[in-house]
Amino acid sequence: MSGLDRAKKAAAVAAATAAAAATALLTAPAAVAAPQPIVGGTTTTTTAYPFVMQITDASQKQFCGGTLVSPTKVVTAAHCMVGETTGSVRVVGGRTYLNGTNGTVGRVSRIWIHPGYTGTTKGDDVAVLTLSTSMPYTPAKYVSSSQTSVYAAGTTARILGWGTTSSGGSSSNQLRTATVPTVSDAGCASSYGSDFVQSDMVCAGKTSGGVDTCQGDSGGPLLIGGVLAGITSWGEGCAQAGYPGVYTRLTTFSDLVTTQVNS
Ligand code: 4AZ
Repeated sequence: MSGLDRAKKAAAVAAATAAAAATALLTAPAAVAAPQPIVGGTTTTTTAYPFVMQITDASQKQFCGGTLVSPTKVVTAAHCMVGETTGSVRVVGGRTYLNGTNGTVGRVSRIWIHPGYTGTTKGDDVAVLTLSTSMPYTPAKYVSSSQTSVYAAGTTARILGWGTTSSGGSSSNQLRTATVPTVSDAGCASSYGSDFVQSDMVCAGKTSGGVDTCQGDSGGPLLIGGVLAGITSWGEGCAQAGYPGVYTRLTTFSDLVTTQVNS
């Protein structure tokens, strides 16, 4: 895994450490701005976005996001599934809060990881999970392979997740969402050089930074026009000016995903 992205498991440990450190600091300096959602957004619910799934370990501790695309299929990031087995993960739907016990816990009967996946900055960061039982939530539609114009620079995209609200910070107990503009491929290449694989990735974020996905948001949805168009994948830190978030360009993988959804 590249030094640019943050491994989700390491991020979870870092977040827990940061949370413990924060607990020790009972009096936060008043001048420090409160961390913002995802980074820079608002709280929302799985009622508003019923297709947003928590990907958890067997203890139901969230470590990534996912998107329900049929009653038994969940799209997530390949990097979320590396080292996982069908027995080691769960998919939790209908649970707005990380500390909730409501919703539906789905077991996984199959994990498909894109066979080309070797690391987030190499592309192919997509996986499809098959659930043992159906989720009673409305799935999201996802882009078809021909819909490449959805990524036109400046298009408003929506990000969602329970990830950290600042780089190296703690996760959000409540699902959060924000909107970010898509970035041109030239702009993203300027930021990331050869780590930006144009065929497989799309960037989104404000030039000034301040709004972004962060550790723990990986695998979750990037929606454009309410349709799943990207998967949270990687970036240099979170919400930094000049370093937009990088998302799996789902149009490239749409047909492969459909094969998995129908298998
Ligand atoms: C992560 O590790 C992660 N700012 C997700 C998104 C970004 C960076 C890291 C992009 O889950």
